[in-house]
Amino acid sequence: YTSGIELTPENSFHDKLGHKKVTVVGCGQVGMAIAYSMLNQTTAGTIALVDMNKDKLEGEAKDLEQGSAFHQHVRILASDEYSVSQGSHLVIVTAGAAQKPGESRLNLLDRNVGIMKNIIPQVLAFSPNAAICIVANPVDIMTAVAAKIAGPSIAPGRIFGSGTCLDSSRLRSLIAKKLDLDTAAVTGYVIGEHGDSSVPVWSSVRVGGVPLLKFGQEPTALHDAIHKEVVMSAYDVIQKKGYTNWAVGLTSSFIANAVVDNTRHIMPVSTCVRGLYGIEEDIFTSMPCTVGSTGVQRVINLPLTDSEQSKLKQSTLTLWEMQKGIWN
Ligand code: 6V0
Repeated sequence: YTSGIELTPENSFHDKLGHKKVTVVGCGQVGMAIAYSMLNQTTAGTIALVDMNKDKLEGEAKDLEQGSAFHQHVRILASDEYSVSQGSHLVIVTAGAAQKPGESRLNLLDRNVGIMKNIIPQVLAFSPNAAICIVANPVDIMTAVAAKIAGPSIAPGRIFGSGTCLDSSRLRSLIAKKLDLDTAAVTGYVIGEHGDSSVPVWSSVRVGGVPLLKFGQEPTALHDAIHKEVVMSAYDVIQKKGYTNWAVGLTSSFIANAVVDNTRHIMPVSTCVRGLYGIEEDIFTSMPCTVGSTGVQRVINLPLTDSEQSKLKQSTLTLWEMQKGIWN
């Protein structure tokens, strides 16, 4: 009996989404949560995985492929060589040391700068036109480092960080839970550093389109407690399970969908904010931005109350202390 179907590597893939390709560099807890989330959302026809731990990588790729009967066809490629990432539309970088229990994101700086120096030139060599989304922490600083390594020939906005997209999701979900509503009914932003000095923009929070506070009205102790929970939630999750991954996986696949489908959705991500709110330095931090195929395309000039502006100033000063050495 011959079926007439030859099993060759060339025809065993029917590449439905053909030309869309996303690479994830760093396939630990976060990288794999991003890959799994993108797989379930059919974000791209090809997902390439790069990690220096070859055995783990092969195991992860095999494990994902073996569920292929239950999701839309997506080609999974994996290698410790960057050639596998060739021609990507988006490269997501999570490679780096993760926070240990009780460790702040800023402590990771030295360890992760070296890793970024190794990764970015190789990513650009194989995907010179890709948007690059940095997820590794401390994400605002790592994004500035990546932009510096890439140099001025890379258009501003092409390298950006996942920033406070996750913090904003945490804020919205906590408010929704308090009001017993779907998270989608709550909109609003956390801006500034992804981390301890993040700024909840209470004046931007709307529930079903209705502002939670009048513009200029000061947040109460209850609002402050919700923001504290946002800031502490990563520490809490890391204390309890050793790492965070699912929420950042969903956040990153949301960002990936915006790039791959050029949606120009507005979301808070980390980008250079020089010129906004009196900021005169090349500080990378989060503001609501339109995100599309070329990365960050526009930064939204969000109205801020006086106290929000002064909190943002504090947050950017904290970041500039760490970032200024990068530009010298
Ligand atoms: P992990 O599970 O230790 O995975 C890191 C992976 O990176 C490992 O598989 C390593 O082998 C790999 N790696 C390290 N160096 C290189 C290199 N030079 N080239 C290729 N691969 C390399 O860490 P986890 O996945 O938990 O965290 C990854 C990063 O994401 C950390 O910096 C976290 O702090 C950060 N997070 C960022 C979040 C955000 O919202 N931006 C949220 C959660 C974690």
